[in-house]
Amino acid sequence: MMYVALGSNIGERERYLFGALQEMEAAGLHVTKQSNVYETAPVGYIDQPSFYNMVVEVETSLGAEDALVRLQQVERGLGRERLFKNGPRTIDLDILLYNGEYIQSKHLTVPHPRMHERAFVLAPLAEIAPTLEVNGKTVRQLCDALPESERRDVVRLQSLTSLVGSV
Ligand code: PH2
Ligand code: MG
Ligand code: MG
Repeated sequence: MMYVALGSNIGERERYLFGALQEMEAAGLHVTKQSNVYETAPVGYIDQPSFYNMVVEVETSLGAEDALVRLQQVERGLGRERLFKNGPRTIDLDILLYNGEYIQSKHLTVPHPRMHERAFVLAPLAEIAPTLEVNGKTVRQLCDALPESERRDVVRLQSLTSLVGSV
């Protein structure tokens, strides 16, 4: 199984998340589980609008590198431009985990090197894969280990579940 994190902080954020899920399906990336949507404070470069984030489980016959190429095509199709690192974006699609593999290539590092410290990734991932192990710890443990100050910055949006859930 592959796990993909979605993030958007420009324009109609829920429509970008929803559109990305549809385009992923069309690209051979079959979404088998999805978290709720969370509104999250920007991490890193903080002078930008808040994000909508979610995580999905994906089943695919594509290898990790090919899946990455497809995800980048979906990003571009939804108007993604790379202005600067960690800057605002219509949609960001990051591979978090791929079949429990460790991958280190020019384009891709799996597990995602910053997922352990990011509440906006761990909170939604813990919904759909709490017992999944990453480097010997479960996602639930990693999430519970986050400081309260960071978990406070991640708020589940009840109202969007049905919209995104209708894929
Ligand atoms: N993505 C980043 C940097 N900072 N902050 C939040 N809240 N959500 C994100 O998706 C995000 C971020 C780099 O991709
Ligand atoms: Mg990212
Ligand atoms: Mg990215």
